[in-house]
Amino acid sequence: MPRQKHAGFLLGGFFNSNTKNVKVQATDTYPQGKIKNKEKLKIRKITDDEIQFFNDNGYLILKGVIQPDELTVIQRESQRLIDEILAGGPADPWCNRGPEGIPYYLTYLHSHPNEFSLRLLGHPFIGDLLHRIVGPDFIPCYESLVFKLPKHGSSVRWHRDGNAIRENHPIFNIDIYIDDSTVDNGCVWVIPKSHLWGIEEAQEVIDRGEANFEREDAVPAEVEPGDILLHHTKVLHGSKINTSGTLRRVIYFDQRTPQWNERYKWWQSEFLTQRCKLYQRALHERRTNPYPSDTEQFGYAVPSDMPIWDPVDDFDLRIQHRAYAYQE
Ligand SMILES: O=C(O)CCC(=O)C(=O)O
Ligand SMILES: [Fe+2]
Repeated sequence: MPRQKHAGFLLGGFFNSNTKNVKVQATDTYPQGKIKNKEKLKIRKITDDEIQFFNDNGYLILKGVIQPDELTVIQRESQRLIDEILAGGPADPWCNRGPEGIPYYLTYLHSHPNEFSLRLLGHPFIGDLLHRIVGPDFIPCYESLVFKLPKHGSSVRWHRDGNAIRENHPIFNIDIYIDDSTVDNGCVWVIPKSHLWGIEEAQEVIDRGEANFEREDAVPAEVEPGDILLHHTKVLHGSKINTSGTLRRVIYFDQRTPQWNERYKWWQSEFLTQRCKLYQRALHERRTNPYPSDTEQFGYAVPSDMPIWDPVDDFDLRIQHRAYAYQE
């Protein structure tokens, strides 16, 4: 499928790139109105040099992306979800345990009622970086909340995410940090450039079992609240247990394209159709319920073979992978 030619960074609103004369719903890009120098207010965007670093190394730290007003909501709401899990509430069955048997990985984050996750997915920094690294046909496919509880936070062994493929596509996770993540509280370690290794070479490290984080080539990805780590799904990464007294939370978003799905046959195509609607809903949430610090919205061009979502369509946000497993 050719890339869309004119997927645009219009103001908020959706248009379908094969539809002529579509009405673009423009919204006020600058809710503060009074401020004169609009250019100064533009949000920070990932730079071409940063993209190059990511492509070369398989990871990248982006400092201070999430503004304090949004971070406050994310901190409050993610704590509420963790409390719900620890109390055995509705989110608990969707939360995986790690090797120590401790809950740490909440799947299908958007499906657990909350005020932050869809709006975060709709963040213009995220839309812009996905458009530029993946292309205009990116589709968000996974969303989770990972947390390391104080004193007994789960460990994660060296691994690559998902099934290893030989080719190198920009398939990566956007890791949005809610708390400080340090060597002390079990930050993620990465082996730079290992996303370029062959399957066998990577498997050797993985097979050595529990993480040897003392390797000379391993780098601790220490970050602060509001920072974003990008990690390629093929870069070897993992983390130690948390024995410190601090909580460490991070949100993971992973996205794919219909071309990759056709090639690797992960899911039925309807899965991506549903998830394209989910992304439109996320942008709608952000546009209709902005943060005070919002100065612009991501203008998304819905790919020509995807439906335009109608805000009255209140579909189930738990779009499960196994419900759409690929069938010959
Ligand atoms: O946040 C972490 O410690 C790593 C989580 C991770 O890489 C995973 O669950 O795939
Ligand atoms: Fe991972």
